[in-house]
Amino acid sequence: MKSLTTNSNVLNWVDQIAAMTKPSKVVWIDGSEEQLKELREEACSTGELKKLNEEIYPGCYYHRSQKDDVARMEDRTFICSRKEEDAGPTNNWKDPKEAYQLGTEIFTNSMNGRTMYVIPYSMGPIASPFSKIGLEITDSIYVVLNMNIMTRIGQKVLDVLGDSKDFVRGVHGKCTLDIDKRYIFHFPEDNTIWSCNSAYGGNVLLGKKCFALRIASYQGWKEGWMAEHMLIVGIENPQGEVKYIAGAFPSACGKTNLAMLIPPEIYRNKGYKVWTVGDDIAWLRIKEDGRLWAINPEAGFFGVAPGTNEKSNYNALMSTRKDSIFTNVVYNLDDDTVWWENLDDNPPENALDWLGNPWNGKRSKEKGAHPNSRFTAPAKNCPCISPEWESPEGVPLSAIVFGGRRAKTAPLVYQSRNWQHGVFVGSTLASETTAAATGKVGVVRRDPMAMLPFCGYNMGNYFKHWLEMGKKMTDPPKIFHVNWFRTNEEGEFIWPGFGENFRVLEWLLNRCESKIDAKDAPIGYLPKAEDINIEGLNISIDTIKSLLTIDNDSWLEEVEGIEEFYKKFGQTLPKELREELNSLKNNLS
Ligand code: GTP
Ligand code: SPV
Ligand code: MN
Repeated sequence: MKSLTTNSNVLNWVDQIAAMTKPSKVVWIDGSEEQLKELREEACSTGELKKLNEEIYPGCYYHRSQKDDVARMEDRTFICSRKEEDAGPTNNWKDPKEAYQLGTEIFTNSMNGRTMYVIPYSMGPIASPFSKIGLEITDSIYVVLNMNIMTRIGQKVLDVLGDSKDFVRGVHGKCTLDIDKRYIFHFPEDNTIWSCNSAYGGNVLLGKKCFALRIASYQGWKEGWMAEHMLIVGIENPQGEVKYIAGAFPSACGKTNLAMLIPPEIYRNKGYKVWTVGDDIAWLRIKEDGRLWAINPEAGFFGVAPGTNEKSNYNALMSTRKDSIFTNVVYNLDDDTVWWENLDDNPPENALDWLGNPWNGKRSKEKGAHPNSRFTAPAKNCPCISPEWESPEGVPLSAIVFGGRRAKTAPLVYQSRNWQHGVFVGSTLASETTAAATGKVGVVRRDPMAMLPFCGYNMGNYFKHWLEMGKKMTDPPKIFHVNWFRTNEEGEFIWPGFGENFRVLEWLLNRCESKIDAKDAPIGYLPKAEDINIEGLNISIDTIKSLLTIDNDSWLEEVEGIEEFYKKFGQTLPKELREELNSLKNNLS
């Protein structure tokens, strides 16, 4: 097939990878509907995809990945900077020479008898000054079709690239899907990503975590901007003014849900609206007005399926009703539809589970969908997608919210005292682990800015970069911390969460506009219980008070945990953060 460009940087690189992987043919993805249709048909003929019921799920497909390939693998993910200290204490590091060599061994002849696809893609609206271009080589049609939803692909991207060599070079090969030879290598100094022996999600959709976070965070550090694991949401008040909030929560901790929430009825009746700009990644830049502006570099949602239902996240569910791909959920054999835990109370009886085994939802004790099963849905399907979501300039942020799963320590919400204190709060973010990555679920780990698995350079320098960005803004967003996940003695969540989280967003926007006071507490500014609106909510003010308590002893333990965590960074930890830790300690005692 003819290539789609005369750019010799692109052509030489594609030739070089083809010479190594030896595919039987090379196909350039032009982004046309004809080509995508052919690919879908081919994937259905080999069983890689199943077409879902065209009437109920038009344009939708089902896919199952291999049993041991269902989540990101953090212990197989490496930052291959020339110097180990540049990867820092929180990343796995491999010498780039060694990584290229190992990758070359694994990739050699790995596409024998297979087709090699070349996907040109843009992160961010095509030709926005904030956008960046990548090329992904892959031997997986599933990857091509997912990239088509998650990014903007095809000829138009190469047209924008022209003769430039400024693009991220991504190589993905399924190889033999051998878990022992699975590697996700990032070479930030070379704008390069190599991923082998996986076919799942964040390991292989190289535009997402690999480029838009790991490589882009490094680029942002060098170029003076930021790439963050954040949702972006707009809140419209009854006067029609929209304020934007970005939120960093670790994987599977509620970004997609917060990005698409439906305000409680009392607010809807008053005319409040919520607009989704992005649900996972934000690229942030300072503009001439001294504010921080955000774009969503993605074009789709790769969202957690279990727990998504009409009540918890209606907008996400509606986004998946056409032109979407479902991975590792339940397949209903009776009507060719999909199901997952908590979709509704009516699990199918004649179905296949995520492993492809016969499954009866009324009898089986095992879960039908994998806890990290996902949907890939076009953002434009979302009923509350913001009219600004593709704005080339992005949207200005009023607030940044950090949050994690904390059964006890963290209150429902508190505000940092200023940018520097906010950076401290973000740097100490901790959460109980989830199924989004392989490994033990439910153990508390520090996950600074929800970026622990996604920062492409030394996190000590990352903290410094955050502090420096703050100094460059005349009107920086206010920084908050939230926790929807406090539990009672029975282990149940106390706060109803989901749409009701709007009440907390209202409080924090009021704070941004200095409309209300707060209590000066050891950890920052806490709401007065009566300032969290509970109208129309089956919760007492005492419950709100309990959600806002600060237990001194657990916070002193928290301080010890932070001290321990900070030790890792040695000299690269900015002194400002150590000062913040000292004042927290003083405030508590
Ligand atoms: P990634 O795509 O992995 O980055 O995840 P995410 O941060 O977008 O998380 P998502 O919104 O998909 O939520 C993950 C899980 O948290 C789902 O099972 C939700 O049902 C649950 N969840 C989200 N918001 C809330 C909330 O406010 N309260 C409670 N209790 N659970 C929530
Ligand atoms: C996450 O794990 O934070 C995700 C899913 O958003 S993945 O694309 O697999 O990284
Ligand atoms: Mn994520």
